[in-house]
Amino acid sequence: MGNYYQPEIETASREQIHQWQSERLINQVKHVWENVPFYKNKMIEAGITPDDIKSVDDLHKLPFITKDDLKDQYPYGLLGKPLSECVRIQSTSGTTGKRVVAFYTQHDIDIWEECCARAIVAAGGTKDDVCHVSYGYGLFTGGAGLNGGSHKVGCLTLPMSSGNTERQIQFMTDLGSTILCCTPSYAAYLGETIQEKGLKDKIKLKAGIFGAEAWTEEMRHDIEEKLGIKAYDIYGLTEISGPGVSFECSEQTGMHVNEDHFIVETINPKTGEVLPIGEKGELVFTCITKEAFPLIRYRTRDIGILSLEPCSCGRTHVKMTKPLGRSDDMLIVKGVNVFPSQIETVLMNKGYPANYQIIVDRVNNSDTIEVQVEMTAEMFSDSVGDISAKEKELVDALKAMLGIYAKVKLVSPKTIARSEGKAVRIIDNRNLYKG
Ligand code: DLL
Repeated sequence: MGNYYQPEIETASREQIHQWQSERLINQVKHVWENVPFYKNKMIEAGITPDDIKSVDDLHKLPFITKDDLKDQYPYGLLGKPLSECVRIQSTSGTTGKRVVAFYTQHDIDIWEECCARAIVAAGGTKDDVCHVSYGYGLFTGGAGLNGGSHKVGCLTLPMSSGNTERQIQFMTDLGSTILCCTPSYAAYLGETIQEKGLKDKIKLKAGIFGAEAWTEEMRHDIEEKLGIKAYDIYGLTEISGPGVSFECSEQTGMHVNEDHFIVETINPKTGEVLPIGEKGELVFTCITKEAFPLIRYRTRDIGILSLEPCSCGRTHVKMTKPLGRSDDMLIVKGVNVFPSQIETVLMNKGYPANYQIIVDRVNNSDTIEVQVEMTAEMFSDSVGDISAKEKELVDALKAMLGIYAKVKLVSPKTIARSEGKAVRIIDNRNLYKG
């Protein structure tokens, strides 16, 4: 049996969970019908009214919502509460072009933090722990979410934010951090640095809560070994609240979805058909307790498998696998969401042909991204100096669009391999979704 933050909820019977979901879904649908004209119109288009939703079994009647809807409704179109009742916004780790802005009431924040508290307690956290939060603070949900969860548990919270590895390690050793929260790639980097400096004996870490990007079982073993800890996965997305939509327990075989707040479905990404539990599909979430940004049937584009197999930790909430891929082409590079279309936009705006390749790799546990672009015939005759200047110009434009550094290499015309079918735009050498 495991440790729980809210035992009566986390181990509730399936019947009880069904009942909560039904009551809350009915209320949520009324809430959006009355307060969000966008939803009312979508429901009218789908030929339904709130009266058609009598239990969670009617969920499939409701229309999906997509990231495009969020973009079209930016910034206030999906607000479920007056701005005067909202106390916070957070945003995706994405970029200018595709940013999503999510709103929270104080009630929304309390629930989100409780979900993160459940994850911390499942990882063995108690009020005697020192919780070292190295997710970014600011618009990104990682820092704020785990910070709030840590407070709720009563841990001594170190709001480190990301970066400055020397200082991270110093605080970790001086203050005796016991739980580390950060991206898995940063955890691996910290592990390596600690090992190099021969400081493994000086750190007191026992557990880590790592998410926001894909990581393999190999990476888990590497981090566990280097830091001498148990490494737990945590999943979430800004649109649905942030980290803590689901979290791993002591069994470390998938993440329990906080089903009293989020209903999860898997669908066939091509047809939208709802799949039975156990079949691989796109994860779709419905927020049943959120007030300010109440997304219903939100298509995440993350691919996963659900399971209701009994779990040795005693939790009854459905488990999802780690995301096994995406149904769109979004990449997560250095924790930042990157869409190839944004890169293409920059190249087109600067007059380059659409022959390019994006090569993503992980070197020393840090992501790298290189964009290879074919020059036009005229550019090809330019001097070496001119070519470097052009590369630099593209680096700057990509930085402005993506928010991260991408290396640029201009190559001779017709050197990027053409394929018969779809162009191969992305080469991701990280093999992140293999296990
Ligand atoms: O990454 C929230 C988060 C912060 C989760 C800290 C966990 C820890 P976004 O920036 O909106 O929010 O990015 C959401 O990141 O759709 C997934 O594709 C990916 N993702 C999140 N957690 C995981 C994970 C945060 N554990 C997008 N494994 C999601 C794999 C993950 N991918």
